[in-house]
Amino acid sequence: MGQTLREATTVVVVGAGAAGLTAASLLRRCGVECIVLERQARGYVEQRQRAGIVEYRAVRMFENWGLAQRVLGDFPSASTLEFRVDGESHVLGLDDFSKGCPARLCPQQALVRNLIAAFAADGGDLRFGAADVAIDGLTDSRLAGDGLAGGRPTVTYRDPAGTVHEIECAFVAGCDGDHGVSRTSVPRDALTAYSFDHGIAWLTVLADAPPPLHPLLAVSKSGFAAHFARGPRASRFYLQCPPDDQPADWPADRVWRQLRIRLSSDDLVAGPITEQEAFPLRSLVHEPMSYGQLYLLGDAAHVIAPLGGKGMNLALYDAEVFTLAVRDFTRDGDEEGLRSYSEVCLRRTWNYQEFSRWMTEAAHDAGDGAQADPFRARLARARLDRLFTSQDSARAFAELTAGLA
Ligand code: RFL
Repeated sequence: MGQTLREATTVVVVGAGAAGLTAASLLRRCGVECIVLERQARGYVEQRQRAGIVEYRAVRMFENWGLAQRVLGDFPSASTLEFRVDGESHVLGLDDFSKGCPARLCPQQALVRNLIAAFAADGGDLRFGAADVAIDGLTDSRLAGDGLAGGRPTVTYRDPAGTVHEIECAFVAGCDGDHGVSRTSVPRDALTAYSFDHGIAWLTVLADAPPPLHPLLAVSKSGFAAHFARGPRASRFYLQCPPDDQPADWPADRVWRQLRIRLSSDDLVAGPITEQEAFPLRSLVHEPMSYGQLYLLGDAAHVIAPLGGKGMNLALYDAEVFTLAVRDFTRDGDEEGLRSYSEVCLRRTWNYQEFSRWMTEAAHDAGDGAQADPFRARLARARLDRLFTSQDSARAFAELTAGLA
C-alpha cells in the first residue's frame, strides 16, 4: 500500500458530465477553487452520445458567463420543431421566447468536449481515471449553526498510477449521474426517492444518415418515432417499443421499415447504423437535493424521461444555482443560496417533470400498439390538437421548450 497524498480545495466536483463540467467552469469564473474527479478516461467521456439540444435559457446562461462561443461554438440554432401526426405536418415556431438567441442543436458530447477544453485552457484541475471515489465526513449540521462548524468532508480516490489522494474541502458537488457514488454517501433515510415508470421503452439508433430539416417528432398508429440531427451527416432516431425489447429484436431492416412507416417518409434515406440501444422511459426525483456539505446536481438528483429534452438542461441549471450559492457563501458569508439550493432546483425539476410527462403521454399514447388504451389514445390526440390549434397553448409550449417557465 503506497502513501496517501493529502490535498485541500474549496469544492470537489465528482463527475465530469454536463453538470460537473459546467459547475467547475462557472466556479472558476467566480474565483472559487475546485478539483474535478472523473472515473472514466477523457476519450470515453468525450465520445458519450446523449442529448442534442441546449435550450434557450442555457444558451443565455453560457452567454452571460462569457462561455457561449467557446462551448457552443457554431452549432446551428433550433428555432423550429416539426410534429408529424399520421403524416400531417405541424411546424411549431419556438422563437417567441428566444429573444434573438435561440436554442442550439449541440450534441452533448460536443458540449462536454468544449467544456473540458475551456476548463483545461483556463488552468482548471480535472482528473480523469479517478477510481474508488469515496466521500467521508458529511455532517447534516453545517448550516444549522455557525457556518462551517460541522467540519470539512474529505473525498478520497485512487489515481491511474495507484496513488491514493485525500482531498479536504468545504463542499462536494455530486455530479456523478444516477449510478454514482455521491448520492449513496448520504444516510439512507435522509433522502426520499419519487419515481415513475412510463411502461414503455425507446430504441435509440445512431446512423450515418442525413439529418432532418428540423427536429421531428412523429405520432402514428404504429407508435412514436423521432428524428434528430447529430451533426451535418449523422442522425439520431428514436422508436417507441415495449419495455422488454432488446436491440437484437430490431435488425436494421425492421428499424428502417418502422421509421418509414412512423415518420410517414417513404423516401427516408437509410445509412449504416453505428449504435443501437434500448432503454425504459422512467422519471426519478430525490428530495432534498443536498445533505450537509454535499449538493446533488443533474442526474445524481433527478432523472427525467427524455421527451422534452430537459435532462441535460436541468443539469446545467443546477450547476449555475450551485455556483452562485457557493460564490455568495465564500465571498460574502451569505448562506441563503446554499440553504435554498434544493428548494430552488426542485421547483424547476418538478415543473419540467410535468412537462416531460405531458409530452410523453401525448406522443406515445396516440398509437394502437400492444399497450394501447383507446381512451388514453383519444386524450393524447386531443392534447396534440390543442397544441396545434390554440396560440396560447403553442406559446406555453414554446416557453417550456425554451426553459423559461
Ligand atoms: P452524466 O452526463 O451522466 O455525467 C456523470 C459523470 O459522472 C461520472 N461518474 C463518476 N465519476 C467519478 N466517480 C464515480 N463514482 C462516478 N460515477 C459516475 C460519469 O462517468 C459521468 O462522466 O450526468 P449529468 O452531468 O448530471 O448530466 C445529465 C445528462 O447527461 C442527462 O440528463 C441527459 O443526457 C439526458 N438526456 C437528454 N437531456 C436533454 O436535456 N436533452 C435530450 O435531448 C436528452 N436526450 C438523454 C437523451 C439521455 C439519454 N440516455 C442516457 C438515456 C437521450 C438519451 C438516450
